[in-house]
Parts: sequence; C-alpha cells; structure tokens
Amino acid sequence: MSMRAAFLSTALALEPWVEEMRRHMPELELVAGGDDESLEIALAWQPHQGALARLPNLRLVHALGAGVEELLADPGLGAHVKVVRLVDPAMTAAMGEYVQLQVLRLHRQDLTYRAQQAAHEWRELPQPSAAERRVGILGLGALGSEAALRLSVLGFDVAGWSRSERRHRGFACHHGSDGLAALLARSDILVCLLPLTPETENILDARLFAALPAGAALVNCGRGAHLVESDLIAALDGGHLSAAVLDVVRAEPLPPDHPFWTHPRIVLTPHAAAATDPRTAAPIVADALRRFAGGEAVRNLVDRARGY
Ligand code: NDP
Ligand code: OXD
Repeated sequence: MSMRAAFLSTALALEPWVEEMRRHMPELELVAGGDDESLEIALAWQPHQGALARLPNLRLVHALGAGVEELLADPGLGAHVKVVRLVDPAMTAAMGEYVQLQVLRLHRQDLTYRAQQAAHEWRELPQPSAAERRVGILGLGALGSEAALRLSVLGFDVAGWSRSERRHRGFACHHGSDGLAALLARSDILVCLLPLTPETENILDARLFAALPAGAALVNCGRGAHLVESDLIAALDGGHLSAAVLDVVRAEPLPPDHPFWTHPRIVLTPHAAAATDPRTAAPIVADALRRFAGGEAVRNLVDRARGY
C-alpha cells in the first residue's frame, strides 16, 4: 500500500532521505515542505516555522534525531500528534566513541600536555589509573547507558543517573533528585547525556559544579541549554573545575566573540558527536511508519508530558 509523508527540515538535505527511504520503503513518497493538507505523517528535523501548523491532518511525526525538545516546543504540533524519536544503533555507537575519546582526553591530561607543548615544556605528570578515575553519566537512556558501558569496559569507575530507577550490569545507578548528590560527589569527570526538558534546563550550573570534587571536568553532549555558560567560565577560572568539553552550546553556531572559543580549558566540537545518518536511520524510520500504518505499537514514542 502506498504512503505519503511530509519531509520537513531546514537542516537536513532531502535527496539522501529520498534515496534511502526509497531503498527501504519503496511504497513511500516523500513530499518536500509538506504543502498538502491531507498528509498524516511527517519526517521532521528543525522544520520551517509554521510547517507543522500547515498539516491539520497530521497524526505522526518521526523525528530525524534523538532530542525532540524543539519539535515539542513547536506551537504547530497538535496535542494529539504522536512523536517518535530516533534511536539508531549507529548514532549510539558514534556517541559512545565520542564520549570515550573525550573522557580519555581528560583522564590522560591532554589539555595540559598540549599547553606544555605550546610552551616547549617537557614534564611528565603523575597519572592515575582508569580505575582511580570516577566518571558520572547524567542520563542512562539509549546514549548514556552505552557510553557508561564503554567507559566501564575501559576500566573507569562509572556510575550513572536517571529519572526512574535503573539497573545496569557493569556500573552503579542512581536516580531522582536524591541520587544526584551522590553521583556528583563521586564524579571526577561528569558527562551530560540528558534530554532537554523543563526539569533539566540549566542543570549544569554553579550549584551542581560546587557539588563535584575539586578539579572535576565536564563533558556536555546533551544540549547547550543544559549549561549555564557564565557559571562554567567562573568555575573554570576559579579553579574548581579543571576542564570542559562542549559539543553543544546555547547558540549554535557559537558566536565569533564568545569566550568559549579561546578559553584554554575548554575543548569545543560543533555539535558533531553523533549526527543522524540517513543510511542507518532510514530502515528504522521505515519500520516505525509500517508499524504505525499497520496499527501496531510504535517503538520510541515520546512521552509528551514528560518531554522526552
Ligand atoms: P533517552 O530518552 O533514551 O534517555 C534519556 C535519559 O535521561 C534517561 O535515562 C532518562 O531517565 C534521563 N532523564 C531525563 N530526564 C531526567 C531527569 N529530570 N532527571 C534524571 N534523569 C533524567 O535519550 P537518548 O539517550 O537517546 O539521548 C539523550 C540526549 O542526547 C538527547 O535528548 C539529545 O539532547 C542528546 N543528543 C546529542 C547528540 C549530539 O550529537 N551532541 C546526538 C544525539 C542526541 P529515565 O531512564 O528514568 O527515563
Ligand atoms: C540529536 C542531535 O538529538 O543530533 O539527534 O543532537
């Protein structure tokens, strides 16, 4: 049975999606921009303003990314519309790789060695073992739990934090507001892989930094709005935090005069930790659309009240 879906994105190119969806779902026609009021399904990632509102018959939006805060905040998204987020094992692996790289960079004191090289200084630093380095992961979902597992395989002393109680083999789990204090107190390196919700916005602030051990470091690959940027600068300049790796920032691209560009204890990447790849995402989207059309349960539905 043929199916039509709107493709709504200011950020993703249409052609690769047409090609990959044709490969995995030949019965689907993608309608660019979606200017057809009869459409019931949309694939969306940063849609044009007002694009969702122009689809009054919409029943399902499949996000072409993992974090759905922007879609949920779109005033054109009807309250009854189901939203599916992307959970792609290739994206999970890419994020796992990124977190391993950055935690190893911090663990092996790479920023200090780079600064020493710039100063022509040949000086070996005392190096703790991975087992002596405590890593905390905020968010134990698709991405956070894989990152935690990979870090524990590398030998780090890992613990994680989620909203509800979770159990994982290989690392300790904390949950809820009570669990946060315990996680922070034992995190020499803190990795944020939370979704952005009203509860998690600005969570990485001065109070949270003060609850980390002196000399701790931060890796933020959730969203820029998790972080109070001025609090980070203050914690780095005051010496309580030793370094930060930021894949996401509040305004992307980062404004040219932003202090993060030149801060000696900040490593920046341009929201590049784990991008959506249509080659691996298309079969996952196709499966969800087929299930939806067949009246079956669709996986990875967003709980709109919870915000993720
Ligand atoms: P999931 O929805 O699978 O997991 C979210 C996790 O966060 C869950 O463990 C959830 O707890 C926990 N959580 C949510 N709210 C709270 C809260 N208030 N307190 C404590 N824990 C909370 O998301 P993913 O792992 O797929 O993705 C996480 C985020 O990563 C995305 O939302 C996106 O912002 C970001 N991302 C960044 C990318 C990049 O390239 N930088 C790429 C892809 C995603 P519980 O288990 O109890 O539900
Ligand atoms: C996502 C992202 O949420 O790329 O998928 O940030």
